[in-house]
Amino acid sequence: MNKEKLLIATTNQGKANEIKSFLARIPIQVFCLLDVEFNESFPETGKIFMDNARSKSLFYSKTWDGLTLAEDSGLMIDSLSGSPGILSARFSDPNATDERNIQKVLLLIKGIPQEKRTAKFICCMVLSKKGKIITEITEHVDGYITNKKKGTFGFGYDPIFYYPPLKKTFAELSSDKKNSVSHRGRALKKLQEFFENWGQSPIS
Ligand code: ITT
Repeated sequence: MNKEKLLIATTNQGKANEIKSFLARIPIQVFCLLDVEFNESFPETGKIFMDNARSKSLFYSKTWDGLTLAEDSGLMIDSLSGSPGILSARFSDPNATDERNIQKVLLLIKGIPQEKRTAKFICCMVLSKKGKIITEITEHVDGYITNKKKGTFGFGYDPIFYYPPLKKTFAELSSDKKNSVSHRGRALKKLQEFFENWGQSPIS
């Protein structure tokens, strides 16, 4: 029997690695936009995470002959009124790097006491097929922003996102450990449960 194909609609290598690592437990063939050729790329114009995830998933699913999984995610810092939010990927400038984004956050929250550095990562995930949405999932994880970077794993803001239950930043966690507690990992867990109960499930 041919395995169902799933496209992760992302060009972010960090995200792709985490999603692939989780989906390895499901009998499904997984690709991301870095593995296949797409002539067009999706411009993110939504005002909320779910709008972007939905449009991104539908955009690629119209061309991709299989399942398409897109997610929009980001960091929301309470003392910065929810910034960087949907602008997380390009917070410092249009050609942002993870390092410049981190430095901008650290500068903006300099002097704010630890107890007021509360933040959350949000993940909105949308699975679709041939231009139709199959399921939508939203998850988050709470933590704090540190005053300096710690750890070398992960991507994005991981070195400054401290997760109290494990007393570590996300950049100090392996991909599997991060997936067991992160916004993305929680969303993927729900996706796995969805697959287990879905009539056309690739694992049913
Ligand atoms: P795609 O749109 O191609 O998926 P992207 O990086 O532009 O890639 P988003 O628009 O969803 O993706 O932006 C997410 C940004 O939020 C990401 O670039 C990081 O800066 C940050 N982010 C999201 N999840 C994160 C995580 O688990 N760890 C660290 N930073 C994260």
